[in-house]
Amino acid sequence: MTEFSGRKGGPIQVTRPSLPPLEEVMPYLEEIWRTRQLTNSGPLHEQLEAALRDYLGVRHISLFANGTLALVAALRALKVSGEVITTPYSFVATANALLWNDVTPIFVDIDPVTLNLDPVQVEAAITSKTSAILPVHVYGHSADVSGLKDIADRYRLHLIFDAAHCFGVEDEGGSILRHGDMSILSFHATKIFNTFEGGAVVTSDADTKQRVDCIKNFGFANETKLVAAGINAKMNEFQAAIGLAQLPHIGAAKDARARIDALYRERLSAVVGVRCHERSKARAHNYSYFPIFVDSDYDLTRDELYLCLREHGIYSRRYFYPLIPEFSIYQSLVDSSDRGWPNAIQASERVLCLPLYPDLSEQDVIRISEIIKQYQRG
Ligand code: T4K
Repeated sequence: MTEFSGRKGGPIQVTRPSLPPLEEVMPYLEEIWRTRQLTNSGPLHEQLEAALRDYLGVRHISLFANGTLALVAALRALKVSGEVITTPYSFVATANALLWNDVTPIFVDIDPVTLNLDPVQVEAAITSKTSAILPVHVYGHSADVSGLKDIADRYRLHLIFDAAHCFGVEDEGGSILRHGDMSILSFHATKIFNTFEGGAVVTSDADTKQRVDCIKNFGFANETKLVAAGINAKMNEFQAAIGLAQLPHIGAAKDARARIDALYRERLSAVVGVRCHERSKARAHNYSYFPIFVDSDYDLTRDELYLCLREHGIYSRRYFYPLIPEFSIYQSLVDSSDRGWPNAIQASERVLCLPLYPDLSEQDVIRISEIIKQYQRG
């Protein structure tokens, strides 16, 4: 059996950030101390943009202070307005970015298997006010890209993918980030590639990259020309240093995640009432989350299992509960009698994300699986 390096006692969190060896970060920090270039597209920022372009196989990338600001700026760059169709089943940042752009989110249901936006529901929700579609590739699994693109093309809508979970995910044609007008990444501490906080906008279009770069730098086109009421959303040199030091270790981290993912699947396959979320078809996965469905033929409800694991010091997470439209500030924006997203409601009541990070030990995966097995019915 493969050995993963173990945790040193204490609770098991849903994730544990990967950090590069400190000695590999130090040369970058020495460079920052020497040059005193701390931010504003410094040399490390430029180096990381180039390195990520190569690593991800994308045409243009714009680095950001975090993924939420990347999303806000991307939507602003496309001048979305009116209504944007999106998923209720995501982290709240997805829809918050729409509110920051004075756009009304229109939530439609997801596919019960992939947990991604259902194109049929998307098309049915289009009105004269719709300007864009904002799908999420949930847990790093591809949304129905061709179905969504077909709708976006037919109705001349923008298509922006929230790909916060998708670092390094590839389909048959290459990076999953190449689809749509833009894709957005998060490099938050909890993501597979982190810069502590951080994010990016990916696009295939040079003019779009220029507009996004301008918006994240207050709206300046150059020293004297302001072309938009922009924002300050720049990634700083320290964040870029962490990213540069992190990048050479991503392959090993992904391999370790893949082994943990496979071990969970093996250990949980025969547990009655528990299903592992199916991987989408992909040339390369990133194994960023490990969601399970706790079905009605299991002896505990999802919430009871969540609490039971906590009692054992295992901190799984209910991503995504509550659904975005169920947060009180969103309830006034949607017709509360509607709740027209039964698949999303079911997922939000049944899905539990188990701990998954590169140095989670094999023993811990087995222990977590055994606890889950203990409560199967019969
Ligand atoms: N779109 C989508 C689809 C997203 O999922 C997200 C973010 C975004 C957009 C926005 O991207 P960013 O603006 O965040 O770049 C987390 C993250 O804060 C958030 O980035 C993420 N999605 C969301 C799904 O999960 P929490 O509330 O679960 O984080 P927290 O602090 O409870 O962390 C989870 C566990 O990770 C902790 O129990 C322990 C561990 N941890 C966490 C941090 C921050 C560490 O060990 N060290 C750390 O520094 O939201």
